[in-house]
Amino acid sequence: MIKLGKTESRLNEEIERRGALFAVLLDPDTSDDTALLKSGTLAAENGADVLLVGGSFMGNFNLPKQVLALKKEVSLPVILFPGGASQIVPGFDAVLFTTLVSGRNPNYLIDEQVRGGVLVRSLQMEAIPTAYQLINSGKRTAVEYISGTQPVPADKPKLSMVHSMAAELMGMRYVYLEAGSGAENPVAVEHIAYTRKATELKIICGGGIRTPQAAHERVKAGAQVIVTGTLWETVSDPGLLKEFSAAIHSKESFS
Ligand code: 1GP
Repeated sequence: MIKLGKTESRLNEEIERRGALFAVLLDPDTSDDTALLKSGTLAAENGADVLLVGGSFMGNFNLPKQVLALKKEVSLPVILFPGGASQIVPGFDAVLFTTLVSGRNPNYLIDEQVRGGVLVRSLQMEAIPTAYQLINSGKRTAVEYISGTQPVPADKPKLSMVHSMAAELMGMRYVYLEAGSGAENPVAVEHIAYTRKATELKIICGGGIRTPQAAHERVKAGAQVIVTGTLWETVSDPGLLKEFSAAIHSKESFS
């Protein structure tokens, strides 16, 4: 099993201390040269704990330069969340090394990992072994289309649970329960609760989370990292960022 790196240890310590973490996903596909820096800094100043960077295509050759600029301004971990091996570029604190375990497409079960693993090793990048599960969220999502996989049905939380159990046995340490970027509905809380009960995996949950209340409910169910992305493409409200942060960090009921 690969050793726990600096960034993963830091995440684990913060989860231990705070209960759950607020992650903001920055999409380099929709960002101009300074947008990544601006939105990352705004999130860091208003309660985010982690910055993730990832998008469907990432056709952005300036990304390593932009990440370097962002890392000079913020002290939060900046983690790459790639959609495929070609998106692995230098400059990040770590990469979520994901395997799309809910699907049955060998490209996303092993092929991208073989290609990406070579890059991760040659960049000496920290990898966080992460099971990625796509959960049905209403309408068809880009990740479903691009990956050519079927999501886990929304009303079958035991199915995502058994995939989490298998992932844990295979040595993965995090699981990302994903409704898909801009999903109609977030992941149903039962999926989170079942994985929480059956495994020790750290649970990341994202996709379609648009309100602090929805974030809080998923923390209550057992999620330890809440990811929001699409929302911040149209809203840049420090007040709302702070509300999300409070909802995610609040151990008590939230209103
Ligand atoms: C997508 O889970 C992330 O991979 C975030 O989803 O963009 O819907 O917040 P949203």
